[in-house]
Amino acid sequence: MIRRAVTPALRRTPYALGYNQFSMFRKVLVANRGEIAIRVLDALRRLGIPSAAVFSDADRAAPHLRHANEAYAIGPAASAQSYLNIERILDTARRCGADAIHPGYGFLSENAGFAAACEAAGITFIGPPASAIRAMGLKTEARILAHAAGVPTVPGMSQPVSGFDEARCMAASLGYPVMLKAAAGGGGKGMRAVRGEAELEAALRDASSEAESSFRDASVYLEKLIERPRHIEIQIFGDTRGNLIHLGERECSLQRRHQKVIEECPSPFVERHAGLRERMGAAAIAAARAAGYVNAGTVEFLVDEQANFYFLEMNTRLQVEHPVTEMVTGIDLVEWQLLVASGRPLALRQEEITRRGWAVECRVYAEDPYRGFLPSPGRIDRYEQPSGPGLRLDSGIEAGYTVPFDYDPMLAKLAAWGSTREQAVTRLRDAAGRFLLTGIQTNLPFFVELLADPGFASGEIHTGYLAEWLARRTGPEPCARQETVAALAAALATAATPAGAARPARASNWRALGRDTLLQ
Ligand code: MV4
Repeated sequence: MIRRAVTPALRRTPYALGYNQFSMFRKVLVANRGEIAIRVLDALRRLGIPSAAVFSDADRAAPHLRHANEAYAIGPAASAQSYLNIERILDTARRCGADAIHPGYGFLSENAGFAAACEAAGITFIGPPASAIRAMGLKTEARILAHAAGVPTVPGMSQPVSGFDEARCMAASLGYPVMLKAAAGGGGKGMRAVRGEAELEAALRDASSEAESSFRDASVYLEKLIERPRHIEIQIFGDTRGNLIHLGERECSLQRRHQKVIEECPSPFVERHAGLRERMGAAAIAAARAAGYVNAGTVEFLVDEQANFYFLEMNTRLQVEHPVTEMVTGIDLVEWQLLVASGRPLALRQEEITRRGWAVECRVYAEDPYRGFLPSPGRIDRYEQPSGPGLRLDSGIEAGYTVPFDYDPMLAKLAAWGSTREQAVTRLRDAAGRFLLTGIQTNLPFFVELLADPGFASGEIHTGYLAEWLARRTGPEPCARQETVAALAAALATAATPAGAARPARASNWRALGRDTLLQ
């Protein structure tokens, strides 16, 4: 094949090269479901790359199948026997002639064994090398790697405590308050804040037992507690030629029980601190380089009120919240993943990354904010998505679709771009109020309320903000036990609505029930 000389001007615009999409991949299998499967499948279609979808028994009628050229059954509803079944996924890829697999997020996206199995099978894993996934997989080892690369980490230890005596000495030398964390996992499980020595022994016991039950590894380590931190993450991208750049930050401080609820780009806090974006971007790149990172990744930081930032962890996948970065930079991150995975250089240099305006995203869940955010799967009757300037909806559902119990209840991501934060937030709140989705309960009315909150509007948020907001707005839950709440919900649902009817999840509905019914 005669390879044309590539003049520098053209190097960065793949399409101008008479770009032949078939030189990327013969066929890509998307090993995921829901909105992210549709997101990736649509990018493949736009690039003219043949695609294959997979589905479990629970997803035989799932909307994502219609976005692919082919679809293959991979097993029963249970994820372990389908979307997490490495052999089934690889076997399907071989059978359908796929030469690449996109894992999406969740499921096998951060499974180093799966990435290695793809590599061994000669199938391109569209993501980082297995070695980079492994390097960042264990929180304590990731901390050590980041620290060695000169990335600020929270003062504390990087090895699990051997027992109470060591914990007591470490805490005394760090100074209270301290944070106990599970060495084998994140997401808040096995985490305990300790404000004085009197609490330490019980907290250590509780953290260890929760770590054991969550990760089958009771080891915990100890850090200085960062008060009211923000969660700000940096999107990075690396190619196979050693280029590594950052695409700016996302503010993800609005979380409920360690689940992100609203994400935005840029961060109002970073915007107010000159030089902070550049410093965090450089630190994120240093951490990624230390891991030998390639493709899309995110480095998460805790940021304190004095704008000190500390490495939290690195997510070795495309994130749920990637759309807000795309809406502000104009870059299609899935296209970049495909380009980089096929061996091409990054399309832009660091100095060519530009940002314009503001984007805010909310995660639409099949859960009932009137009943403790209980999952509320079921059949979707009416579905009318909002439209308007600056709106983006990444959805995995449609009218008539039955949301299965078997998987994460996230239905869609609704995002809005504006030239200012205020415009983006106003557009998003309006869209959330106009999004008609009946037959199940969703958290849309909750967003209509939250996006109007003056505290949120001010950008003065932190990782505890939503819990405080919810506490201010609700009495204690009628009963702490989840199954009792479910029984209560079922009884209320039966009593309140005739069979078959359903309350539309609309802002008005939220008002009808008043504010004191929102449960945590
Ligand atoms: C912390 C912290 C304060 N100080 N570490 C929560 C999940 C896990 N990824 C790390 N997390 C935290 N680590 C120290 N030393 C506060 C949190 C935290 C948090 C962090 C990010 C996003 C949401 C959060 C909610 C509660 C606590």
